[in-house]
Amino acid sequence: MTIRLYDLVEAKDRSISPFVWRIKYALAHKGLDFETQPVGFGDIPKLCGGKYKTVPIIEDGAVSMNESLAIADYLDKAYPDRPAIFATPQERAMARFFDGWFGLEIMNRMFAINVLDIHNHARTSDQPYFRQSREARLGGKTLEQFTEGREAKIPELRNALRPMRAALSAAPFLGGDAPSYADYIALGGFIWAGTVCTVPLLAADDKLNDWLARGLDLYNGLGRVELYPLSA
Ligand SMILES: N[C@@H](CCC(=O)N[C@@H](CS)C(=O)NCC(=O)O)C(=O)O
Repeated sequence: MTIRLYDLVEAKDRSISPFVWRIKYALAHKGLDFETQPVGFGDIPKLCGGKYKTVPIIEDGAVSMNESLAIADYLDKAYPDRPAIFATPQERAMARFFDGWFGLEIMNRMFAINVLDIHNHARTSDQPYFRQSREARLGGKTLEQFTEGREAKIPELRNALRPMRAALSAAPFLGGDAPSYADYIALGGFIWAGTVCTVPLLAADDKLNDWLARGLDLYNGLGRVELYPLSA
């Protein structure tokens, strides 16, 4: 049976959730067939009887669930004969550590640069909700005020990526010779940024570009979607 994945999309139906992207990669890693169902922000509370506030959400037969880590765990448990997303509890723990680091240090910085771009790319019907909900988190600033002079934040983002560069100078993937859930977390973040962000985030000679190219090529080019240039 094909798994259904609810996918948050922008006005041109491109997938814009970094959390949905990591689950797309996790499903591909396990070699599981899945179909995506595009939804806007306003649709999420109406799905699955209103049980969930965020995507990713999957439906697999009678099972439905959200929360990306819970979904990854479920996939390993439900499909033990397929390649493991987390081969050991220790690998899962390190993936959680990476998730925390990447969210705090990298995605928060990307958000500070691209939040107005996300708004501008969202479906028109989603824009008022997106603006109101995000501005509520910005201490009284509008999206425009928050992102004013955003180019000045790019060097700090590049600097924060040093631990990834260090790891990737020794191996092709964060998982070593093969991609791991940490790679999928990071790829999801960069694809999210590239889908909306109108300023390139990486320098042209950044070694991360090589990893990014390898990552986007995985699973028959799963991540080879229309993106703004991520480097310049
Ligand atoms: N902890 C959640 C986070 C998921 C999340 O934040 N999803 C966002 C999209 S990237 C969402 O659905 N937001 C709905 C909203 O803002 O109303 C997970 O890992 O799945």
